[in-house]
Amino acid sequence: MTNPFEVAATAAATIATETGVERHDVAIVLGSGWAATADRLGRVIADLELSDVPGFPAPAVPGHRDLLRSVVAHGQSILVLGGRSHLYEGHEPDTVVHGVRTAAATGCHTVILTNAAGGLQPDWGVGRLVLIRDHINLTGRSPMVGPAPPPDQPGRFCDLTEAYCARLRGLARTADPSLVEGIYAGLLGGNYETPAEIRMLAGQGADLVGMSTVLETIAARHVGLDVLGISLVTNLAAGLSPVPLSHAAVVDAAAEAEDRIVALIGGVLDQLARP
Ligand code: 8IG
Repeated sequence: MTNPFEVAATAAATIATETGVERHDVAIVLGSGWAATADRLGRVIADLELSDVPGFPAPAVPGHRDLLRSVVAHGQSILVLGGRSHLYEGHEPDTVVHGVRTAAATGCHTVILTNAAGGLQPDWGVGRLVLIRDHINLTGRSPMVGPAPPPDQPGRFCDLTEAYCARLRGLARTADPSLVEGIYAGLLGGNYETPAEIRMLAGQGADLVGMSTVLETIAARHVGLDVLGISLVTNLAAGLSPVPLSHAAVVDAAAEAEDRIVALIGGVLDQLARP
């Protein structure tokens, strides 16, 4: 089985069988530090280990969970992915976007992509929540590279003019009026940036820098999912940060933001239930 859309269909069939939930409505991918959100969204219907579902490697980054959870919140079936895979772990784009393609195959119309990110705006402190308005894919990779999508899928060259859904951003701002918006630069990662790289990225219009999300957004748009992207600024980027960057600090900042994160996601799901 080489076609990644077939692997996603197989994963969706496993999820339907193992959770007993035929279709899901909304998927949420929990980034670094967002994992605790999974426990506070709604009524838990079923838990699987992500790594037991075809195509998913076990999350290997601290702050991610090997958890796929089906939750009912505000009358909708929510597919919660407790962790994700990254290019910097050595995974291919098809693996990185497998969760998003699987979410589409389970019936989801919307995916909420969350992450922890470095902030390039000096006045955005640690703990600031930012809606992703657009992205700059600097990974040099794309999930649309490879054999042409099979005939039952849309073709290549998907339109990314509104990669991050304006309507969903509006719902998020209604849920939390303190939210600001920014441009997320997605890098290959494996290391944080140098101050010179951060100055370059700031000059190119980036407000956030991270190592995930951009390929997932491309794959989501390709299969027609609406995307809401939310970053939690857990450090100021290199050269702006008064303290050395560390992954442990990321996890600490996320813990402090947990209540705001849960309220925001709950507020969005509540509005999605009442169109
Ligand atoms: I959290 O400063 C987090 N993720 N590339 N740079 C990049 N990724 C990040 C950063 C950061 N902080």
